Amino acid sequence: SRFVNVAAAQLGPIARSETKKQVVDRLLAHLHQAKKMDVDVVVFPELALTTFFPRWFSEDISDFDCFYETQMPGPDTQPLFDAAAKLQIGFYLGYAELVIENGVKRRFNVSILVDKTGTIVGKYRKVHLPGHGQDEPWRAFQHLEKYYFEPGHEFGVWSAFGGVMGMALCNDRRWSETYRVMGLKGVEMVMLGYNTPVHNPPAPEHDDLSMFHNHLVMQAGAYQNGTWVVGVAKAGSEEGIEMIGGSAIIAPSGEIVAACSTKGDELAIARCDLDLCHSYKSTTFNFERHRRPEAYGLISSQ
Ligand code: CDT
Repeated sequence: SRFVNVAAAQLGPIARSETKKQVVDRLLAHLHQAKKMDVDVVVFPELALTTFFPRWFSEDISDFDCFYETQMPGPDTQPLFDAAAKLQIGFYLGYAELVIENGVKRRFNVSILVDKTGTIVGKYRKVHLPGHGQDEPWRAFQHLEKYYFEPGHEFGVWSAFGGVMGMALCNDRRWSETYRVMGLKGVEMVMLGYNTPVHNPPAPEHDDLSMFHNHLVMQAGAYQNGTWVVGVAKAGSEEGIEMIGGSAIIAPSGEIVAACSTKGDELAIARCDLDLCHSYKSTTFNFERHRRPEAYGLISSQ
């Protein structure tokens, strides 16, 4: 057996007025609490350092640069890395990244994986950006990820915590390709943070199903690829917008083995045996034996 003790570190709402220091203090509290329970790696939500700012439009995109990180670690986030090294605990963290490449400002919705020495072992740029790219003031609230971010271009996996770790972000979890690409790379644990409003302005008929769909996609992704999935919410009423909770740790069987029950800062913890993946990867989902890529021409080159 290869056990990894994992914490889904759900966050309650982050107010627009909250400083990054205040938020980092909340994340540090999670790290310390998790350490007491012998956790190896703590998974934080998407955009875990700020409020979900893509709900507001600003004509000048630079007005919102304060919500992005230009270095990681930076002055505000260094305490997380120091705590990781001191406590010997890893973490996954979602945040907004602002980089200057060839003199051009580029913005991405990213996650990083940090090991127990406080070293970044992987970075992922969100591929599936939901919502819209232009001001749509008719909505009760906006979802301007296509305005505030460029899409990333690949799903990676990284060797860490004794296994093969993958990363995704929020809307990625709704796409089977997300898990399958990582599955083909041998992923054993997919970590993903999310910010999901209960209300979907273009399709309000989905609202009552938001939690069902949340778990449906993550449980299916886990089972169909024989991998653990750790999905972590920023939940509760944030700036008047109700966000789902439902953070969950899902086994390769597709079963939820631990879950949060509030919409606030809460840890759900599970002892995950990475060797459990083998039971699925070597039988029902033995890709080598049973996949038929020649029949998937429209979506697959391999
Ligand atoms: N953050 C994020 O990706 N949220 C989306 C909301 C979709 S509604 C435009 C999600 O898939 O949960």
